[in-house]
Amino acid sequence: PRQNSRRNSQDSIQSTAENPRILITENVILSDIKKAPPEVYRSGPFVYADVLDYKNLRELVVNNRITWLVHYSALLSVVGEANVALARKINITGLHNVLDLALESCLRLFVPSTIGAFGPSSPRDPAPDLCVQRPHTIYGVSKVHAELMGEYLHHKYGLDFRCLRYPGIISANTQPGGGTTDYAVQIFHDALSTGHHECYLRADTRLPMMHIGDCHRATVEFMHAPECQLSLRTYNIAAMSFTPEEVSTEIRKHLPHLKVTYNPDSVRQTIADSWPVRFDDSNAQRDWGWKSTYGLEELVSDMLSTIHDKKTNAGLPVS
Ligand code: VAH
Repeated sequence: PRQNSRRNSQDSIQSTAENPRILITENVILSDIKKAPPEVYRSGPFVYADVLDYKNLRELVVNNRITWLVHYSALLSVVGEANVALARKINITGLHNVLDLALESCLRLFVPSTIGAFGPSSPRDPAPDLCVQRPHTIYGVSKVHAELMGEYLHHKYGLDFRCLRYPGIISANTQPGGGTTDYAVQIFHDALSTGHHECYLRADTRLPMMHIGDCHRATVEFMHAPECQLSLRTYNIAAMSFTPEEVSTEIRKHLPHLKVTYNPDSVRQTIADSWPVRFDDSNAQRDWGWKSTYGLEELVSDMLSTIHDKKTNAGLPVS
C-alpha cells in the first residue's frame, strides 16, 4: 500500500461497518498483466505490471512510493505441471525480481505459500510449520524456494519478508485458476447452473480449505503484526478441511438435487494425495492471534448466496 505517513498507514486498515469480517484497505494499487473485471477498476487504482519486467516494476515502486509489495504472481499446481518452463520463469525468476526490488527499494514484502509446499514425505495430519518439505510439483518447489529465499534475506539483510501458507482458497468472485483445489469452487457454480458436478478427485480426498474473506483478513492482520511477535517468517494458516463428499452434502442442505459424479484424474489425484490433510496453525494463533471465522456451513451458505446474486444480476439462469 502507498502511504504518505505512519498515521495514514495505521488508518488505512479499517473494518467495514456492515461486515466486520471484511477488512478494507486504502492506498492500495492493484496490478496485473491482463485486464481485470470492471468492478476491480471501480475499487481503486489499477496498473499494468509484468513480474518478469524489472524496469516496469521499479518504475511503479518509485513513482508511487510503494512501501509494501504483496506478490501473488504464480502458476498454480496443475497449470505448472503442464508448463514447467513457464512456471519456473514466473514463480522463480519473477520472485527474484520481487526480492531484488524489495532490497533495492526497502520494501516490506508479503509472498503467499501454500499447502502445495509440502510433499508425500511431509507429516500430513496435521502438517506443522517446520518439517520435511519435498513437494512433487514445480509449484510446490518454487514456493519452498520462496520461503527459504525470503527467510535468508530477512536474516542476512533484515528484509521484512512475511509469508503465509494458504489452504485451497474458495472465492465466489474468481474463476478456478488451474489448481488442484479448483473443484471446491467449480462445484458451487455447477450446483447453481446444471445441478451436476463431475469431480476429478475421489470422494474421500480431504484437503485444507479457506474462505477468501478469512484469507484476506489473515493476510492484512499478519502484515500489521508487530515484528517482535513473529517467531517465524512463514506460517501455516488453517480454517477447515473437507472432502468432496462433505462439501456436496452441505450444499444439498440448500440444493437437494445436486448430483455429483466422481471421475478421478490421475494427475490431480496424485498431487492432492501428496498434500497435507490438515494444517497445524498453532504458531499463527499464538504469535499474532490468528483465528478463522468461516467454517464449512458458513462457506457454503456465503458461496451459494453470492454466486446466486451475481448470476441473477447478470440475467443468467440459476437452478
Ligand atoms: C492449487 N489452489 O490448487 C492452489 C493452491 C492450495 C493449493 O495453492 O494449486
